[in-house]
Amino acid sequence: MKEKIRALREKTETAMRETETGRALYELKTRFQAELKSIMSGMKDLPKEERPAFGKLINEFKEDMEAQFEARAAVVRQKEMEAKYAAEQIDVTMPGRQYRPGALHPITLVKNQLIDIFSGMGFKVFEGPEIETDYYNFTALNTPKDHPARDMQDTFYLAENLLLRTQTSAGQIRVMEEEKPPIKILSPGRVFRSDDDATHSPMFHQMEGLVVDRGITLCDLQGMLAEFARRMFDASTKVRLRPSYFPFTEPSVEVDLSCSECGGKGCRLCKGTGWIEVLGAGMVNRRVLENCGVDPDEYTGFAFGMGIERIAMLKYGINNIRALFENDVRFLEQFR
Ligand code: 2NM
Repeated sequence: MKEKIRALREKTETAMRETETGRALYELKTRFQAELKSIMSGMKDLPKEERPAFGKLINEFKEDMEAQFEARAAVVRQKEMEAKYAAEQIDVTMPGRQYRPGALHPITLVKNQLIDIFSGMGFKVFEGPEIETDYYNFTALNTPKDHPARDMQDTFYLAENLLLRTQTSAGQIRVMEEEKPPIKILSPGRVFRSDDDATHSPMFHQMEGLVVDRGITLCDLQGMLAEFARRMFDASTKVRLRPSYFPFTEPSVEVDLSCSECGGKGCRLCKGTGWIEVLGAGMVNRRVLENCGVDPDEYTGFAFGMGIERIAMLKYGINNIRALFENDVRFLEQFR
């Protein structure tokens, strides 16, 4: 019996000195307890008078080994923490990771500014669908199938009567069909035309405005544009209307603003004229009003449309429209 205890002690103590992890120590303790139990079960074979002395011996052995296990557990725990700290050590003198903050795209900046200016004048934003029917994009806008204006703009057709809208006014027709005047809406959004050069992109952003009510005149349009020009560019900006043609307005006008670069004296930006063409506008053609169920003898309206890219290019001095679509961060981060 004594020999068995001595052998178990020696074996366990040797193994314990080699344990490096809490798990190994736990497994060793489990094995030790099983073997101790088997020694204790041999007690019943001892003569009765030897049992108390053996019981005492076993108890002392058990207590001593438990103390050793506890002491080793503390050592192992310390070793494990040290290994963990060494593995997780960080160099606090290393430079931090660089996070480059994002920025709004110049088109978004200009769009937001336009919405801000026109909201201040009472316009409500309305966004129609990018895929339109032939009817809403052309026919309702007084541009029937054989009208030469349909050749003026090359259109992306998706099907016989389905196309990518060439102007956001397609959506404004839906508003005039459904709502009674007064109507005062602003329609920002993507439009699509088969066009591609330094100043044209097959996809660009438009901002169109529409006001319909009793007694609306071209003077209202001109006054509103003057306010817009002063707020978008600067307080000294002047507005000039030139006669033009759109099938959906009559009369139609091209709207020039005095050159913000030279103040109207003439420079490279305005090609020496002192004026820059910025948008198109006019009084809504009575046929368009009729198409939408609005009585043109009771109501009149004005409408205008501008390219957001064009405004952004003028405002920030960008001379190629592609810079707005290439997503080169060196360009974009200048708008931060
Ligand atoms: C422009 C120029 C002139 C326009 C017309 C309409 C509608 F829906 F009332 F007919 N909305 N926008 C319009 C008029 C757009 O863009 C150059």
